[in-house]
Amino acid sequence: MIFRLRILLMMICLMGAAAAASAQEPPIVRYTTWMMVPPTTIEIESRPYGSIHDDFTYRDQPTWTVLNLDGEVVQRVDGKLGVSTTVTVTGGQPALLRLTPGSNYAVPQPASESYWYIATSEAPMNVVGGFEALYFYLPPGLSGGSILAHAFSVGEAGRLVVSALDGREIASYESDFNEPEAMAFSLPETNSDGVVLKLALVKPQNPDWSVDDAAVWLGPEIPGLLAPTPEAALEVRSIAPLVGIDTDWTPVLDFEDGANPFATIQWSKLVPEDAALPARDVSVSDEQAFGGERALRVEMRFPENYEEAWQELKLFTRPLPVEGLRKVRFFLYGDNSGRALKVRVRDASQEHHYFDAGTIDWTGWKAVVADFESATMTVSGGDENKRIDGPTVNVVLQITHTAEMPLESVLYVDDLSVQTGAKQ
Ligand SMILES: [Ca+2]
Ligand SMILES: [Ca+2]
Ligand SMILES: [Ca+2]
Repeated sequence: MIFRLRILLMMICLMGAAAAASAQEPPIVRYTTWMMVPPTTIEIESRPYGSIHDDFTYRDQPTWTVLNLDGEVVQRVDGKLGVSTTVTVTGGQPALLRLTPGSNYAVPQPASESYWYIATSEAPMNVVGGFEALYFYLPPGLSGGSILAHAFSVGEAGRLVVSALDGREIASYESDFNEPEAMAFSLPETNSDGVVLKLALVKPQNPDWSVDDAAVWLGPEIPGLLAPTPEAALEVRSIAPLVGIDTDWTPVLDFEDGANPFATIQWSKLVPEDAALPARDVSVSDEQAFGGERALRVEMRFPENYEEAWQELKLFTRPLPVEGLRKVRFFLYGDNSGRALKVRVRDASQEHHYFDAGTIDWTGWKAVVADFESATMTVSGGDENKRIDGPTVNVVLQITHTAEMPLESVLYVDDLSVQTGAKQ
Protein backbone atom coordinates (compact mmCIF):
# COMPACT_ATOMS: atom_id res chain seq x y z
CA MET A 1 0.00 0.00 0.00
CA ILE A 2 1.21 3.49 -0.80
CA PHE A 3 0.37 6.06 1.80
CA ARG A 4 0.41 9.62 0.67
CA LEU A 5 0.66 12.19 3.37
CA ARG A 6 -0.11 15.76 2.43
CA ILE A 7 2.03 18.40 3.98
CA LEU A 8 0.44 20.49 6.63
CA LEU A 9 1.00 24.10 5.73
CA MET A 10 0.55 25.02 9.35
CA MET A 11 3.58 23.14 10.62
CA ILE A 12 3.95 22.22 14.21
CA CYS A 13 7.16 23.69 15.49
CA LEU A 14 9.63 20.85 15.78
CA MET A 15 12.75 22.93 16.17
CA GLY A 16 13.22 21.91 19.80
CA ALA A 17 13.02 18.22 18.94
CA ALA A 18 15.49 18.66 16.08
CA ALA A 19 18.05 20.36 18.30
CA ALA A 20 17.83 17.56 20.88
CA ALA A 21 18.49 14.90 18.26
CA SER A 22 22.11 15.82 17.52
CA ALA A 23 25.16 13.68 18.40
CA GLN A 24 23.56 10.32 17.80
CA GLU A 25 25.23 6.95 18.19
CA PRO A 26 26.16 5.36 14.87
CA PRO A 27 23.50 2.95 13.60
CA ILE A 28 23.75 -0.76 14.39
CA VAL A 29 23.43 -3.02 11.36
CA ARG A 30 22.64 -6.70 10.97
CA TYR A 31 22.42 -9.51 8.37
CA THR A 32 23.94 -7.98 5.21
CA THR A 33 24.34 -4.22 4.87
CA TRP A 34 26.42 -2.39 2.26
CA MET A 35 28.23 0.91 2.56
CA MET A 36 30.17 3.14 0.22
CA VAL A 37 33.33 4.55 1.77
CA PRO A 38 36.10 6.80 0.44
CA PRO A 39 39.72 5.80 1.11
CA THR A 40 39.84 5.80 4.93
CA THR A 41 39.98 3.46 7.92
CA ILE A 42 36.78 1.96 9.28
CA GLU A 43 36.49 0.65 12.80
CA ILE A 44 33.91 -2.10 12.85
CA GLU A 45 32.63 -3.20 16.20
CA SER A 46 31.11 -6.66 16.38
CA ARG A 47 28.38 -6.99 18.99
CA PRO A 48 26.92 -10.37 19.89
CA TYR A 49 23.13 -10.65 19.70
CA GLY A 50 23.33 -11.67 23.37
CA SER A 51 24.58 -8.17 24.28
CA ILE A 52 20.97 -6.98 23.86
CA HIS A 53 19.01 -10.23 24.06
CA ASP A 54 20.70 -12.25 26.81
CA ASP A 55 18.46 -15.27 26.22
CA PHE A 56 20.10 -16.35 22.99
CA THR A 57 23.47 -16.68 21.29
CA TYR A 58 24.32 -16.81 17.57
CA ARG A 59 27.68 -18.17 16.52
CA ASP A 60 27.62 -16.50 13.09
CA GLN A 61 31.08 -15.48 11.91
CA PRO A 62 31.24 -11.71 11.31
CA THR A 63 32.89 -10.91 7.97
CA TRP A 64 33.82 -7.53 6.51
CA THR A 65 34.49 -7.41 2.75
CA VAL A 66 35.88 -4.52 0.70
CA LEU A 67 34.94 -4.53 -3.00
CA ASN A 68 35.88 -2.11 -5.75
CA LEU A 69 33.19 -0.33 -7.73
CA ASP A 70 33.24 -3.13 -10.32
CA GLY A 71 32.19 -5.51 -7.54
CA GLU A 72 35.52 -7.35 -7.32
CA VAL A 73 36.62 -8.41 -3.85
CA VAL A 74 39.69 -6.44 -2.77
CA GLN A 75 39.92 -7.55 0.83
CA ARG A 76 38.04 -9.94 3.08
CA VAL A 77 38.46 -9.71 6.84
CA ASP A 78 37.10 -12.32 9.20
CA GLY A 79 36.18 -10.42 12.35
CA LYS A 80 35.86 -11.91 15.79
CA LEU A 81 32.58 -11.93 17.65
CA GLY A 82 32.49 -9.15 20.25
CA VAL A 83 35.78 -7.60 19.05
CA SER A 84 36.43 -4.45 16.98
CA THR A 85 38.37 -4.72 13.73
CA THR A 86 39.92 -1.94 11.67
CA VAL A 87 39.54 -2.20 7.89
CA THR A 88 41.43 0.13 5.56
CA VAL A 89 40.28 1.27 2.12
CA THR A 90 43.22 2.39 -0.01
CA GLY A 91 43.57 3.78 -3.53
CA GLY A 92 42.03 6.88 -5.02
CA GLN A 93 38.46 5.63 -5.45
CA PRO A 94 35.59 5.00 -3.05
CA ALA A 95 34.93 1.34 -2.35
CA LEU A 96 32.01 -0.83 -1.35
CA LEU A 97 32.03 -2.35 2.10
CA ARG A 98 29.87 -5.41 2.71
CA LEU A 99 29.11 -6.03 6.36
CA THR A 100 27.88 -9.53 7.15
CA PRO A 101 27.54 -9.94 10.92
CA GLY A 102 24.83 -12.56 10.28
CA SER A 103 22.38 -12.65 13.18
CA ASN A 104 24.79 -10.71 15.40
CA TYR A 105 25.36 -6.96 15.11
CA ALA A 106 27.94 -4.63 13.59
CA VAL A 107 28.61 -0.96 14.29
CA PRO A 108 30.81 0.45 11.51
CA GLN A 109 32.52 3.83 12.09
CA PRO A 110 34.59 5.25 9.23
CA ALA A 111 37.25 7.80 10.21
CA SER A 112 36.22 9.89 7.22
CA GLU A 113 33.29 12.27 7.73
CA SER A 114 31.77 11.29 4.39
CA TYR A 115 30.41 7.80 3.85
CA TRP A 116 27.12 6.30 2.80
CA TYR A 117 24.87 3.40 3.74
CA ILE A 118 23.39 1.78 0.64
CA ALA A 119 19.60 1.72 0.93
CA THR A 120 18.03 0.26 -2.22
CA SER A 121 15.44 -2.47 -2.76
CA GLU A 122 18.27 -4.85 -3.81
CA ALA A 123 20.49 -3.88 -0.87
CA PRO A 124 18.43 -2.37 1.96
CA MET A 125 20.01 -1.02 5.11
CA ASN A 126 19.28 -3.62 7.81
CA VAL A 127 19.26 -1.50 10.92
CA VAL A 128 18.66 -2.40 14.56
CA GLY A 129 16.93 0.02 16.94
CA GLY A 130 16.33 2.64 14.26
CA PHE A 131 18.24 5.91 13.85
CA GLU A 132 17.63 9.57 14.70
CA ALA A 133 19.11 11.20 11.63
CA LEU A 134 20.47 10.05 8.31
CA TYR A 135 20.42 12.28 5.26
CA PHE A 136 19.56 11.74 1.61
CA TYR A 137 19.74 13.79 -1.57
CA LEU A 138 16.59 14.45 -3.58
CA PRO A 139 17.74 15.35 -7.11
CA PRO A 140 16.37 18.37 -9.02
CA GLY A 141 12.98 17.88 -10.59
CA LEU A 142 11.78 15.54 -7.88
CA SER A 143 9.36 17.26 -5.57
CA GLY A 144 8.66 14.11 -3.63
CA GLY A 145 9.52 10.46 -3.29
CA SER A 146 8.97 7.36 -1.24
CA ILE A 147 10.73 5.66 1.66
CA LEU A 148 10.18 1.96 2.29
CA ALA A 149 10.57 -0.23 5.35
CA HIS A 150 10.06 -3.84 6.32
CA ALA A 151 10.13 -5.05 9.93
CA PHE A 152 8.96 -8.61 9.47
CA SER A 153 8.71 -9.64 13.14
CA VAL A 154 5.33 -9.13 14.80
CA GLY A 155 5.54 -6.37 17.44
CA GLU A 156 8.68 -4.93 15.86
CA ALA A 157 7.68 -1.78 14.04
CA GLY A 158 8.80 1.77 13.44
CA ARG A 159 7.95 5.34 12.64
CA LEU A 160 9.49 6.88 9.53
CA VAL A 161 9.93 10.65 9.60
CA VAL A 162 11.16 12.81 6.70
CA SER A 163 12.11 16.37 7.67
CA ALA A 164 13.66 19.42 6.10
CA LEU A 165 17.06 20.44 7.46
CA ASP A 166 15.44 23.26 9.47
CA GLY A 167 13.44 20.63 11.35
CA ARG A 168 10.06 21.05 9.62
CA GLU A 169 8.41 17.65 9.36
CA ILE A 170 7.46 16.81 5.79
CA ALA A 171 5.90 13.38 6.33
CA SER A 172 5.73 10.68 8.94
CA TYR A 173 4.18 7.25 9.03
CA GLU A 174 4.17 4.47 11.55
CA SER A 175 3.38 0.84 10.95
CA ASP A 176 4.29 -2.65 12.10
CA PHE A 177 5.83 -3.02 8.62
CA ASN A 178 5.13 -6.77 8.76
CA GLU A 179 5.07 -6.47 4.95
CA PRO A 180 7.18 -3.92 3.07
CA GLU A 181 5.34 -0.60 2.96
CA ALA A 182 6.10 2.73 1.34
CA MET A 183 5.63 6.19 2.79
CA ALA A 184 5.23 8.84 0.10
CA PHE A 185 6.23 12.41 0.79
CA SER A 186 6.07 15.63 -1.18
CA LEU A 187 7.87 18.89 -0.68
CA PRO A 188 5.99 22.13 -0.02
CA GLU A 189 7.96 23.84 -2.78
CA THR A 190 9.36 22.86 -6.18
CA ASN A 191 12.87 21.44 -6.21
CA SER A 192 14.87 22.92 -9.06
CA ASP A 193 18.36 22.64 -7.55
CA GLY A 194 18.27 19.40 -5.55
CA VAL A 195 17.70 19.24 -1.80
CA VAL A 196 19.00 17.31 1.22
CA LEU A 197 16.41 15.83 3.58
CA LYS A 198 16.62 14.08 6.92
CA LEU A 199 15.24 10.61 7.55
CA ALA A 200 14.61 9.09 10.97
CA LEU A 201 13.35 5.68 12.00
CA VAL A 202 12.15 6.02 15.57
CA LYS A 203 10.01 4.32 18.19
CA PRO A 204 6.35 4.21 17.19
CA GLN A 205 3.70 6.02 19.23
CA ASN A 206 1.68 2.80 19.50
CA PRO A 207 2.72 1.48 22.95
CA ASP A 208 2.49 -2.16 21.79
CA TRP A 209 5.20 -1.62 19.22
CA SER A 210 8.96 -1.27 19.49
CA VAL A 211 11.67 -0.46 16.97
CA ASP A 212 14.15 -3.31 16.62
CA ASP A 213 15.05 -5.04 13.33
CA ALA A 214 14.03 -3.15 10.20
CA ALA A 215 15.12 -3.02 6.58
CA VAL A 216 14.97 0.54 5.21
CA TRP A 217 15.43 1.67 1.64
CA LEU A 218 14.71 4.64 -0.60
CA GLY A 219 12.26 4.56 -3.50
CA PRO A 220 13.74 3.85 -6.96
CA GLU A 221 13.44 7.54 -7.90
CA ILE A 222 15.94 8.58 -5.19
CA PRO A 223 19.67 7.73 -5.22
CA GLY A 224 19.76 4.90 -2.65
CA LEU A 225 22.43 6.31 -0.34
CA LEU A 226 21.93 7.44 3.27
CA ALA A 227 24.63 9.70 4.74
CA PRO A 228 25.57 10.57 8.34
CA THR A 229 25.64 14.32 7.66
CA PRO A 230 23.88 16.76 5.27
CA GLU A 231 27.31 17.56 3.75
CA ALA A 232 27.91 13.90 2.90
CA ALA A 233 24.38 13.68 1.43
CA LEU A 234 25.25 16.55 -0.91
CA GLU A 235 28.30 14.60 -2.09
CA VAL A 236 25.88 11.99 -3.48
CA ARG A 237 25.83 14.23 -6.58
CA SER A 238 29.37 13.12 -7.41
CA ILE A 239 29.32 9.69 -5.73
CA ALA A 240 26.08 8.28 -7.19
CA PRO A 241 27.19 8.42 -10.87
CA LEU A 242 30.16 6.18 -9.95
CA VAL A 243 27.67 3.39 -9.33
CA GLY A 244 25.41 4.25 -12.28
CA ILE A 245 22.81 6.38 -10.49
CA ASP A 246 21.72 9.52 -12.36
CA THR A 247 21.13 12.56 -10.19
CA ASP A 248 21.04 15.36 -12.75
CA TRP A 249 17.45 15.38 -13.95
CA THR A 250 16.10 18.60 -15.48
CA PRO A 251 12.47 19.44 -14.68
CA VAL A 252 10.34 20.06 -17.78
CA LEU A 253 6.63 19.79 -16.83
CA ASP A 254 5.04 20.07 -13.38
CA PHE A 255 1.50 21.16 -14.41
CA GLU A 256 1.46 23.78 -11.64
CA ASP A 257 0.48 26.70 -13.93
CA GLY A 258 -2.76 24.89 -14.82
CA ALA A 259 -2.08 24.84 -18.58
CA ASN A 260 -2.22 21.52 -20.39
CA PRO A 261 1.05 21.01 -22.30
CA PHE A 262 -0.34 17.92 -24.07
CA ALA A 263 -1.53 19.81 -27.12
CA THR A 264 -2.67 16.90 -29.29
CA ILE A 265 -4.69 13.92 -28.15
CA GLN A 266 -5.68 11.15 -30.54
CA TRP A 267 -7.03 7.65 -30.71
CA SER A 268 -4.70 5.54 -32.87
CA LYS A 269 -7.13 3.14 -34.41
CA LEU A 270 -9.59 4.50 -36.91
CA VAL A 271 -13.13 3.16 -36.66
CA PRO A 272 -15.94 2.96 -39.25
CA GLU A 273 -17.63 6.27 -39.93
CA ASP A 274 -20.84 5.46 -38.06
CA ALA A 275 -19.04 4.14 -34.97
CA ALA A 276 -18.24 6.44 -32.06
CA LEU A 277 -14.74 6.72 -30.66
CA PRO A 278 -14.34 6.00 -26.96
CA ALA A 279 -14.67 8.97 -24.63
CA ARG A 280 -11.61 10.65 -23.18
CA ASP A 281 -10.87 13.67 -21.09
CA VAL A 282 -7.33 14.97 -20.61
CA SER A 283 -6.88 18.04 -18.42
CA VAL A 284 -4.84 19.47 -15.57
CA SER A 285 -6.46 18.64 -12.25
CA ASP A 286 -5.92 19.17 -8.52
CA GLU A 287 -7.41 15.79 -7.53
CA GLN A 288 -3.97 14.22 -7.27
CA ALA A 289 -0.40 15.50 -7.46
CA PHE A 290 2.97 13.85 -7.06
CA GLY A 291 4.61 17.25 -6.60
CA GLY A 292 2.93 20.55 -5.85
CA GLU A 293 -0.85 20.78 -6.21
CA ARG A 294 -1.64 19.72 -9.77
CA ALA A 295 -1.10 16.88 -12.23
CA LEU A 296 -2.38 15.86 -15.64
CA ARG A 297 -5.57 13.79 -15.37
CA VAL A 298 -6.15 11.26 -18.15
CA GLU A 299 -9.56 9.65 -18.26
CA MET A 300 -10.76 7.16 -20.84
CA ARG A 301 -14.14 5.43 -21.08
CA PHE A 302 -15.09 2.65 -23.44
CA PRO A 303 -18.77 1.78 -24.13
CA GLU A 304 -20.11 -1.49 -22.66
CA ASN A 305 -20.37 -3.08 -26.09
CA TYR A 306 -17.02 -1.80 -27.43
CA GLU A 307 -16.25 -4.11 -30.32
CA GLU A 308 -12.71 -3.24 -31.30
CA ALA A 309 -10.04 -5.70 -30.14
CA TRP A 310 -7.77 -2.82 -29.18
CA GLN A 311 -7.47 0.93 -29.12
CA GLU A 312 -4.66 3.28 -28.20
CA LEU A 313 -4.74 6.76 -26.73
CA LYS A 314 -1.85 9.02 -27.79
CA LEU A 315 -0.95 12.22 -25.97
CA PHE A 316 1.55 14.57 -27.64
CA THR A 317 3.19 17.43 -25.78
CA ARG A 318 3.74 20.76 -27.44
CA PRO A 319 7.38 21.11 -28.63
CA LEU A 320 9.62 21.09 -25.55
CA PRO A 321 13.02 22.82 -25.68
CA VAL A 322 15.34 19.87 -25.02
CA GLU A 323 18.76 19.23 -26.58
CA GLY A 324 20.60 15.89 -26.42
CA LEU A 325 17.84 13.95 -24.68
CA ARG A 326 18.79 10.55 -23.19
CA LYS A 327 16.06 9.68 -20.71
CA VAL A 328 12.57 10.84 -19.80
CA ARG A 329 11.18 10.31 -16.34
CA PHE A 330 7.70 11.07 -15.02
CA PHE A 331 5.42 9.90 -12.25
CA LEU A 332 2.31 8.00 -13.16
CA TYR A 333 -0.58 7.37 -10.81
CA GLY A 334 -1.54 3.90 -11.97
CA ASP A 335 -4.93 2.15 -11.81
CA ASN A 336 -3.65 -1.44 -12.08
CA SER A 337 -5.62 -1.82 -15.34
CA GLY A 338 -2.90 -3.79 -17.11
CA ARG A 339 -2.89 -1.35 -20.05
CA ALA A 340 0.40 -1.12 -21.92
CA LEU A 341 2.43 2.10 -21.79
CA LYS A 342 4.85 3.34 -24.41
CA VAL A 343 6.87 6.51 -24.21
CA ARG A 344 7.82 8.01 -27.55
CA VAL A 345 9.98 11.00 -28.37
CA ARG A 346 9.73 12.72 -31.74
CA ASP A 347 12.88 14.67 -32.44
CA ALA A 348 13.24 17.86 -34.48
CA SER A 349 13.81 15.83 -37.69
CA GLN A 350 10.62 13.78 -37.06
CA GLU A 351 12.67 10.75 -36.06
CA HIS A 352 10.63 8.64 -33.61
CA HIS A 353 12.20 6.90 -30.63
CA TYR A 354 9.97 4.42 -28.81
CA PHE A 355 10.45 3.04 -25.33
CA ASP A 356 8.31 0.15 -24.10
CA ALA A 357 7.49 0.94 -20.45
CA GLY A 358 5.57 -2.31 -19.80
CA THR A 359 2.09 -2.51 -18.31
CA ILE A 360 0.36 -0.34 -15.73
CA ASP A 361 0.21 -3.00 -13.04
CA TRP A 362 0.29 -0.76 -9.96
CA THR A 363 -2.02 1.58 -8.06
CA GLY A 364 -0.74 4.94 -6.83
CA TRP A 365 2.30 7.00 -7.78
CA LYS A 366 5.33 5.36 -9.32
CA ALA A 367 8.28 6.62 -11.37
CA VAL A 368 8.43 5.63 -15.06
CA VAL A 369 11.89 5.97 -16.59
CA ALA A 370 12.19 5.77 -20.38
CA ASP A 371 15.84 5.17 -21.22
CA PHE A 372 16.33 5.97 -24.90
CA GLU A 373 19.80 4.44 -24.84
CA SER A 374 18.55 1.05 -23.69
CA ALA A 375 18.18 -2.10 -25.76
CA THR A 376 14.37 -2.11 -25.67
CA MET A 377 14.25 1.08 -27.73
CA THR A 378 13.20 1.24 -31.39
CA VAL A 379 13.70 4.08 -33.88
CA SER A 380 11.94 5.02 -37.12
CA GLY A 381 11.75 7.89 -39.63
CA GLY A 382 13.38 11.30 -39.60
CA ASP A 383 17.08 11.80 -40.17
CA GLU A 384 17.83 8.20 -39.11
CA ASN A 385 20.89 9.17 -37.08
CA LYS A 386 19.40 7.42 -34.01
CA ARG A 387 20.01 10.51 -31.91
CA ILE A 388 17.27 12.60 -30.34
CA ASP A 389 18.08 15.93 -31.96
CA GLY A 390 16.87 19.29 -30.68
CA PRO A 391 16.25 22.12 -30.46
CA THR A 392 12.78 20.87 -29.57
CA VAL A 393 11.21 17.45 -29.08
CA ASN A 394 7.68 16.17 -28.51
CA VAL A 395 7.12 13.59 -25.80
CA VAL A 396 4.27 11.19 -26.59
CA LEU A 397 2.55 8.90 -24.10
CA GLN A 398 0.76 5.95 -25.67
CA ILE A 399 -1.65 3.86 -23.63
CA THR A 400 -3.05 0.68 -25.18
CA HIS A 401 -6.42 -0.80 -24.25
CA THR A 402 -7.35 -4.35 -25.21
CA ALA A 403 -10.74 -6.06 -24.95
CA GLU A 404 -10.33 -7.81 -21.59
CA MET A 405 -9.36 -4.65 -19.70
CA PRO A 406 -11.57 -2.45 -17.49
CA LEU A 407 -13.74 -0.06 -19.53
CA GLU A 408 -12.83 3.00 -17.51
CA SER A 409 -9.48 4.40 -16.41
CA VAL A 410 -8.32 7.50 -14.64
CA LEU A 411 -4.55 8.02 -14.57
CA TYR A 412 -2.49 11.01 -13.46
CA VAL A 413 0.89 12.17 -14.76
CA ASP A 414 3.20 14.57 -12.91
CA ASP A 415 6.78 15.88 -12.69
CA LEU A 416 8.19 15.06 -16.10
CA SER A 417 11.94 15.57 -16.26
CA VAL A 418 14.76 14.67 -18.64
CA GLN A 419 18.37 13.54 -18.67
CA THR A 420 20.45 15.22 -21.33
CA GLY A 421 24.06 15.52 -22.42
CA ALA A 422 26.90 13.07 -22.62
CA LYS A 423 26.61 9.68 -20.98
CA GLN A 424 28.01 9.72 -17.45
CA1 LIG B 1 6.72 -5.93 12.33
CA1 LIG C 1 2.56 18.91 -10.08
CA1 LIG D 1 17.74 12.18 -35.00
